[in-house]
Order: sequence, then C-alpha cells, then structure tokens
Amino acid sequence: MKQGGSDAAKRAAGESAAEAVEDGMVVGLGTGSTTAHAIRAIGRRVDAGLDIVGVPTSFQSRELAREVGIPLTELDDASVDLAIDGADEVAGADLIKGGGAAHAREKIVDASADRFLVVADPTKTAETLSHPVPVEVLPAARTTVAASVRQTGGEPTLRQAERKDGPVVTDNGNLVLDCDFGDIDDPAALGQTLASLPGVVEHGLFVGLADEVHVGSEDGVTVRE
Ligand code: ABF
Repeated sequence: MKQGGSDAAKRAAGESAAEAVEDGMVVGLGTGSTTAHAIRAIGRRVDAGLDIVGVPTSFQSRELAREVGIPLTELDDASVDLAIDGADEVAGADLIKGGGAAHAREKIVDASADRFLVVADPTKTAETLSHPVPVEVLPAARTTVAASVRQTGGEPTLRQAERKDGPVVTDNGNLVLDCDFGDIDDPAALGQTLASLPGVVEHGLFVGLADEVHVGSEDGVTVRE
C-alpha cells in the first residue's frame, strides 16, 4: 500500500469529505487511515446534533464509528446515500483498493451509494493504475487463481500478516493475492477477467466508481469530479 502521505494531508481530505454529509443520510463508512479522519469528523458532527446512520465496511470502521458515537445499521436495512472511502491508487474515476483487505465489503457499500467520495493524499494519485491488485480468494482457490493470474501476465503474492506468522485472513475468512500487472491500460477488462475466475470473491479494481476525489495536502484540498 502506498503510505507516503502525511497525516495532515489525510486529515484535510477526510474532513473535506465529511462536510458533504447531511442530516438524514445513510453514510457508507470506509476503511483506512484517511477515512478514519472522515469518521472522526462525522462523529464530532453527530455530537453536535447531526442525525445520520452509518454503514461500516469493515471491523475496523465499525469499531471506530462506535467509539465516536455514530449510530450504525447494516446494508440489508438501508440504502446508502453517500459513501466515503480511501484508496491505494486513484486514476480519474478508477481506483485500486484493498490494502486493508476490506475491499469486498467496501465495493458492496461504495458501489451501492448514490454518491461515492474518495479521500486520498497526493501520493495515491496516478495517470495510469499500476499498484498490485488485491484479489480476495476462497482459501481452496488460492493456487488455481494464482496460476490463472500468471497466465494473464500478472505476478501474484499471497499477502502475509505483518508479524509474518501466517497469511492475512479477511473479515470474510478468505485470503488475499496481491497481483502485480504493471501498468493497467484497460482496468475494466482486467476487472472482468479477474471476476470471472472461479474462487475469486472480489478484486480491488473499482472501475469508474468514484464520483468525487478529495485530495488533501498540507495546504488544503482539491476536489476532482
Ligand atoms: C481502504 O484503506 C482500502 O481499500 C485502501 O486500501 C486503504 C487506504 O488506506 P489509507 O487511507 O490508510 O491509505 O480504504
């Protein structure tokens, strides 16, 4: 995951997106350190009387939302007006996500939202996507999916836990292959190929999904539509 951005830049992006939240909304709460700033800012607004409910995208975002007092619901019970989420790389409206291994739930929530705001620092922006694509796989499909990824020109790596005591296991009980394809000239086609592989639960290409990208910096925020 690209992590070069400063906390001030992440905070600027997160707080900018949090301003788009309005009374009565159902808000998708993404994952990661940039979105965490948005969740905290929304929590402060809830303290001040904002009436919203959140739909978390991960265990991590659920815990933070609870901590800052945002009432929560499930996607089964609500339709999302606005989602705010981070990214590992952004090129136009296309994203690569999944550095936090939460991209399956993130995609369900972000894609269902009427409006999806991406929050990022300048280290995440690119002309062409080239970050390795996280692919969540059923444990039994790890080897077959890795072979298919190699056949399509990618280099898969099974994501290991930070303590190197085993693989990362997602909130859904699956594994993650980080698949390096170099420059991705046609993200939509690659996304379709990955989605068609038996045993793939979800991949981290979010093609054309971003409605707005809030890019924070030490000096302020640029909003790209
Ligand atoms: C989640 O967190 C992921 O989809 C993305 O990989 C990551 C971004 O985290 P951060 O804001 O900490 O860079 O949104």
